[in-house]
Amino acid sequence: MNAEQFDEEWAVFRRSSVSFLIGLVFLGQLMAPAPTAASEPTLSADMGGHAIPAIQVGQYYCHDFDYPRIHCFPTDARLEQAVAAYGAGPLATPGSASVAYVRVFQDASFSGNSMYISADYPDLDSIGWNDKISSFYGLNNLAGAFYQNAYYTGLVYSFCCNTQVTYVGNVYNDMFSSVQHTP
Ligand SMILES: [Ca+2]
Repeated sequence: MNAEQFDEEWAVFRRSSVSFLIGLVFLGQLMAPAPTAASEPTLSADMGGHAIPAIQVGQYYCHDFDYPRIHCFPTDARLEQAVAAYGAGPLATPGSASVAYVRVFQDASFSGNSMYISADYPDLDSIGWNDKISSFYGLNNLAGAFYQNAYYTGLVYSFCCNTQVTYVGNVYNDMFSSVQHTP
């Protein structure tokens, strides 16, 4: 082919390639799973070494330092023992994969069932902590936020700087439905 023909063929080839690529991208979007489903690993939990449904986590004393596996204990003392065993682990090494940024409690004044939290929970219902939190304290000088509704929506309650909140107040009590670490 002469140069003119070649240019024409090349132009056609380029056009069809572009269409093909656009088609691929579109197909990729169609086939991609919903973003929320992809970013949420399957949670699992155990209590005293025995598997329990993740939704029961809110009934015990737990930490998520092995997220997405949550370890629970029957008493506060047993939880503290387990947490202490991590030494310079999730509680003391900000920047690692799972650093606790908050500890939540079912009742005021840091009492009742509790959980050390290092991961983001778009739906606290998934671990039995929906609409239950009455007090909390921040950890490792990290910042975070609680939300009225699941998926980080509704009223926002931000915290940082190892703040200790013995009672979240009548407006926010038993209201938080999601929690995440924030910059
Ligand atoms: Ca709520």
